[in-house]
Amino acid sequence: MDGSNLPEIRSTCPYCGVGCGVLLRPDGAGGVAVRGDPDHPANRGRLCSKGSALGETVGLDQRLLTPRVEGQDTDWDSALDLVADRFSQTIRDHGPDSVAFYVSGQLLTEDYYVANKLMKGFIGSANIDTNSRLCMASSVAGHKRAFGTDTVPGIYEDLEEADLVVLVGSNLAWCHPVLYQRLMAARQSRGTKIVVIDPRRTASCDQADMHLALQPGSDVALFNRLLTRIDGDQGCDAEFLNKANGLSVALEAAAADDPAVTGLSPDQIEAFCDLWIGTGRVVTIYSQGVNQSSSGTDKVNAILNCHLATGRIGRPGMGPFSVTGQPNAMGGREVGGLANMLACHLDLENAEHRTAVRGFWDAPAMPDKPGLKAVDLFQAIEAGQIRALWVIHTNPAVTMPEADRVAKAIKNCPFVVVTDITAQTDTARLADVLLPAAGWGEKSGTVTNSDRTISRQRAVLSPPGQARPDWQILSQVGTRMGWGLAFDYETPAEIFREYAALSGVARRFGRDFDISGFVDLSDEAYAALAPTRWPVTESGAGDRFFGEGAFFHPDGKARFIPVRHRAPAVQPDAEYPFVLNTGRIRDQWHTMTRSGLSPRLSAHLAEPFVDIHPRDAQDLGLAPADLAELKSPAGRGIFRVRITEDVRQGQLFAPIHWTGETAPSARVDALVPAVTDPISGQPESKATRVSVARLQAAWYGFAISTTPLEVEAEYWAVARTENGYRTELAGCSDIEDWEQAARGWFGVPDADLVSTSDPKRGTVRLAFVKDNKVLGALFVAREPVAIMRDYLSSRPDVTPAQLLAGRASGAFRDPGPTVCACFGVGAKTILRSIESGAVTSLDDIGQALHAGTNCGSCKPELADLLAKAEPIATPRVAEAG
Ligand SMILES: Nc1nc2c(c(=O)[nH]1)N[C@H]1C(S)=C(S)[C@@H](COP(=O)(O)OP(=O)(O)OC[C@H]3O[C@@H](n4cnc5c(=O)[nH]c(N)nc54)[C@H](O)[C@@H]3O)O[C@H]1N2
Ligand SMILES: Nc1nc2c(c(=O)[nH]1)N[C@H]1C(S)=C(S)[C@@H](COP(=O)(O)OP(=O)(O)OC[C@H]3O[C@@H](n4cnc5c(=O)[nH]c(N)nc54)[C@H](O)[C@@H]3O)O[C@H]1N2
Ligand code: SF4
Ligand SMILES: [Mo]
Repeated sequence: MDGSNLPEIRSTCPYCGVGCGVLLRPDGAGGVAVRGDPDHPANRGRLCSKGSALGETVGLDQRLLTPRVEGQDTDWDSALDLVADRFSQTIRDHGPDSVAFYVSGQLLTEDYYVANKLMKGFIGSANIDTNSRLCMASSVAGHKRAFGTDTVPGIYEDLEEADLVVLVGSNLAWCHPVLYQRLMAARQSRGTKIVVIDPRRTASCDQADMHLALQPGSDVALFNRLLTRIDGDQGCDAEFLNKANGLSVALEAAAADDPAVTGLSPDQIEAFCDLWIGTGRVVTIYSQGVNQSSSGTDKVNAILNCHLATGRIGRPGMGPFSVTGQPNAMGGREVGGLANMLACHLDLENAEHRTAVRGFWDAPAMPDKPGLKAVDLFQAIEAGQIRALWVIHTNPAVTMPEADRVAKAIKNCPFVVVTDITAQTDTARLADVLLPAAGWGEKSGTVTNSDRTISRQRAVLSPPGQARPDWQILSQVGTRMGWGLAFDYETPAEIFREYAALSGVARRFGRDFDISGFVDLSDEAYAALAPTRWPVTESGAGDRFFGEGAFFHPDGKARFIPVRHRAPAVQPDAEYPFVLNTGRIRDQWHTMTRSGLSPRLSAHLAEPFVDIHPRDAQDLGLAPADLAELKSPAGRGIFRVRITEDVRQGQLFAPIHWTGETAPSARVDALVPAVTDPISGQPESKATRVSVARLQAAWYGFAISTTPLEVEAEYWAVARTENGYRTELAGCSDIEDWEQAARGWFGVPDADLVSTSDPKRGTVRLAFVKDNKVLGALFVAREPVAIMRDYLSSRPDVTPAQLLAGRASGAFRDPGPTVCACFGVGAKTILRSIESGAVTSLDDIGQALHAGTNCGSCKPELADLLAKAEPIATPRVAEAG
């Protein structure tokens, strides 16, 4: 069938919480073309690099296609019977709290609803927690303390209507790229001021008027100073203060903090306060630099206090704005995904709420106390209290703190079920039962983005193999456990209607989350549902919250929360003198099971790295491209060294994305301790004490191959290329017979060998050839291998001799590492253009090289290259003196 004739179908991007609309055109052969939906209110046609590359991630490579029990393929009935039997048996023998679900903010609302109904209403335990505990829990707790419910007051338009946008612990340019583009467009037209508050310099600082590189974990002290200044400058909104309680106690606490702990100069702090107080329309966006902290909830309230004091909330261009990470992080909160919540923002600890939900579900059981939060949950598994675990749509063996310990706990748990789309993940490898899920593009449901807009994800491909949608798998287990009537769902629309009806019940308790306007939504209307912001009642759809007060505490008022600075729970010491910060890179999504399939996305940063300040590097004897070994009390890791002033002395930054599948010795969460915020239970993922030392590698290697290597070495990291794989390697002991080792790694016992080596310099270069085709090549040296990696990775057609030269011949010019993923434009190409004087602006680069003209995600990096490089033709101005 000619795919171009198939109609485009509207859906939503499965990555970040911006929730961009996409138009999908299946090609009739399992592929799909993707473009931004011009009519979706979140993105109006825009997409970032990850959204644009979605088409490269829907293939069958790596997919789990059949249920598996103890590594053997089986049929659905056997697998589902086994899951239901083992869960039922465990509950009979050890009670409902001996089982647990660990789920995900990437589940669709319908999946999430069924999982919660099954655990909380029917199994009768609240031991269901989600990876949102690692992500949004502090924001949820902070909102509830201040507002009485978990409400995000603002909407995306506020970013465009603000005169000042403050990014606190948010690298918006890389993590919410389309929102960042909207902000950049607004800045062009109205001159929006931007302040970034982040210990490290990020791509989001590129266009910032002010970057406050505060000490890790000192945000509370900074916002307490701001609150004190607001009060001192008569900046409080007297009328709005009638709508909130507790200012004087909060002020007292604020005044007791010393802003010097931020490490910022008094001038910097006062300039920030002046700007904030002097600008009416302020939006404060915050993300994981705030939430993932042992004082995360207090950080959230320190920010909310300032917005409440000034009445800058729920009005155009004003408000605190917690941006959500995962596509349905918000939906999961609404549906009661966390262990201490019920659906529709009802509270598990409230007896009336419990009775109402139980009655609505006609449920046989209902826990009366919160379940275990993620970190405690895995510790209970370790302690043998939880004996059956079901992990759905998340990869905790990689992303939980103390990941090695978590992996071991999962391995030792008597019964583990994992539902995933990927056959081999660090967590899937530990499962007794693996259930194949239908992935994005293959299943239908709804998600809620950061500004409360509910959008449809729609199936455009049929699920491959035996894969089934998550809601269906959960319902089938519920049915087999004996609750057929409650789980006899035929379609996601049916689940959605039930959920909407439950929100009508919640409304009776005066809850904010109300989508009861959807109770009678027909299947057709659900199929056609346009993006809609909640609340959705008979009288229409929603806008901002709290502009007129009307908070959700019993007295209708907001609460100021007195908060005091607390340094990160674990401080560096003589043995572990550095603070390791962790986070995301532009083109990868979490554990890379999907984004890592795209060669384009893998070309941006192809290897795990650690950023270190030049002076620290010098002290440690680290050179660029060395490998560094990091150790913490919890574990160790090896990372490629990047020397940069983006991080401050004593601080390091490493990305979270690499796994046992892609770089086994570079899993950052193996190092991170299981320290949590006492209120939210969210782990402190951004301040781990570590030691650093140069890895004493005996050899370094770089390989390209058509199939993945099976390597044994201290360090390896693999990435996709257009033609196969590229692998970085290093080992600490000498290898005698390189040919033998390499034949094993490449799996080519009888391919022809072409090789050159220089024993004196310790270099070995070999290529394996079969039927005139290069199957793979390996470059080994005693120092980090210096060759044209991007050239080699992109050139399958060269002869072995050319290949082994490791250098481009003739007219080919090395593009360097990819900056623009959409058009595959490399840093060296761009630098050459700048140096030749041919381009002097972002627009020029766009015209000459196309870079930055599609999704725009690379614009901050292009600007950085422009700022750093100079046209060589221009004589450099001599430095003064
Ligand atoms: N490309 C990409 N985008 C994503 C994701 C992805 O995997 N890849 N994941 C999505 C998800 S689930 C999430 S939760 C979001 C996360 O989005 P962000 O929170 O923006 O991303 P992070 O890189 O985790 O961390 C943000 C910043 O917090 C800073 N930080 C560390 N400690 C402190 C501190 O004490 N105070 C302050 N003020 N800042 C600090 C870090 O230096 C970092 O730059 O991204 C979403 N978007
Ligand atoms: N040190 C440190 N650790 C962190 C963070 C940090 O900043 N620093 N960030 C934390 C945050 S904010 C988050 S959100 C987490 C994210 O961490 P995880 O949720 O553990 O990571 P993902 O890679 O998103 O895992 C999703 C899994 O779901 C699978 N999958 C994809 N589609 C489907 C589907 O339709 N159905 C099912 N059943 N499975 C599917 C994927 O193959 C993958 O295995 O990491 C947390 N960990
Ligand atoms: S900003 Fe990018 S990753 Fe996030 S939803 Fe939009 S296209 Fe997807
Ligand atoms: Mo997240």
